[in-house]
Amino acid sequence: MLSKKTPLVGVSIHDAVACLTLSRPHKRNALSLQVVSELREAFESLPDTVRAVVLDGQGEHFCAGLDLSELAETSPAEGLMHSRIWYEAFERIQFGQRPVVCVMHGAVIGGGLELASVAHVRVAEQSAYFGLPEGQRGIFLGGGGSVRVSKLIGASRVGEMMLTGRVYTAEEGLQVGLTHYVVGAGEGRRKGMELAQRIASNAPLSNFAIMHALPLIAEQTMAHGLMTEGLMATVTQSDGEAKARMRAFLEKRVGKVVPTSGATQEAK
Ligand code: 1HE
Repeated sequence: MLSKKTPLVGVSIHDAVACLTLSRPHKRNALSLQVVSELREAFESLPDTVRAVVLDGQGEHFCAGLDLSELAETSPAEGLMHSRIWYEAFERIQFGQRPVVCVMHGAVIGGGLELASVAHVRVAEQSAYFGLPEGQRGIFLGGGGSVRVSKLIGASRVGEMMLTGRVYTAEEGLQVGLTHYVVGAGEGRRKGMELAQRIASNAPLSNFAIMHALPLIAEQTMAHGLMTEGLMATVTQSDGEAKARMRAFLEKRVGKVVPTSGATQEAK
C-alpha cells in the first residue's frame, strides 16, 4: 500500500512572494530525486499572483547536496539520467517565470551549492559555509555546478574547491561572489523576503529581460550582445508599464534612488 509522503518542499504564499522551503531536515535537506521533483512541481504550480520566490531550508543546514544513498549503486546510464532530471528541474527554476532569492545557512554543499547557483539573488546567514566535496566522494559535479558555480566564481576556484576540499565561510563567499549578501543568524528569511518584495514590485517585463535576456547577452559576442540588448530595451521601454513608471518619476510621484548599505553585511 502506498503511504502518503510528507511534502519535502514546504510552500507558503505571502501576497506576491512565495517561500519554498526544503523540508527534509533529518537528512540535512539532501536532494533526493523526490525532493528535486517536488521542488520543480512547487515552482511550476505557483499561482499567477506570485512574482518572486524565496528559497530556503528547514533545520540547521540549507542543503547537504546530492542524496548520496541514491547514487551509491547506480549504473553509468542511470547516473546520466539522474543528472538530466536535475538539469531539467534547475533549468525550469532559473529560466522560469519568477526571480528566486536563495537564503542559505549552515551547509551549502555540493548539489546544495549547485541549487543555490540557480537562484538569481543569494543571501547567506553568517553560519553558511560552501563546499564541493565531490573529489572526496569520488564523483563530479552533476547538477550544473561546473557551469553555474563557475560562472559565479570562475572555474579556477571551483576546481580548487573540489581538488582540495576547501570550504568558504559566508564572509569569504561574499568576497568571491558565492553570495550577494551576508546577514546575521536568523536574519536570512527577513532579508530574503525584503529583496523578493522589491523584485516583485518591478515591472514584469524588466524582470523577464533580467532573467532571460541578460544571461544570453553575457554569452554573446559584443556585436550580438548589443543587438540583443537594444531589441530587449526597445521592447521593455515600449510597454505601457514602463511609460507609466517613467512619467511617475518625471512628475515627482515616486522616490529617488538613494544610497543604502548595498550588498554588504548587515547585522552582526
Ligand atoms: C545524508 C547526506 C547526503 C547528510 N546524502 N544522506 N554531500 C556531502 O558530501 C555532504 C555530506 N553531509 C555532511 O557532510 C554532513 O551531513 C553535514 C555537514 C551536511 C551535516 O552534519 P550533521 O552532523 O549535522 O548531520 P549528519 O549526522 O552527518 O547527518 C544526518 C543524517 O543525514 C544522516 O543520516 P542518518 O540516517 O544516519 O540519521 C546522514 O547520513 C544524512 N545525510 N548528508 C545522504 N548528502 C548532482 S551531483 C552533486 C554532488 C554532490 O552533492 S557531492 C556532495 C554530497
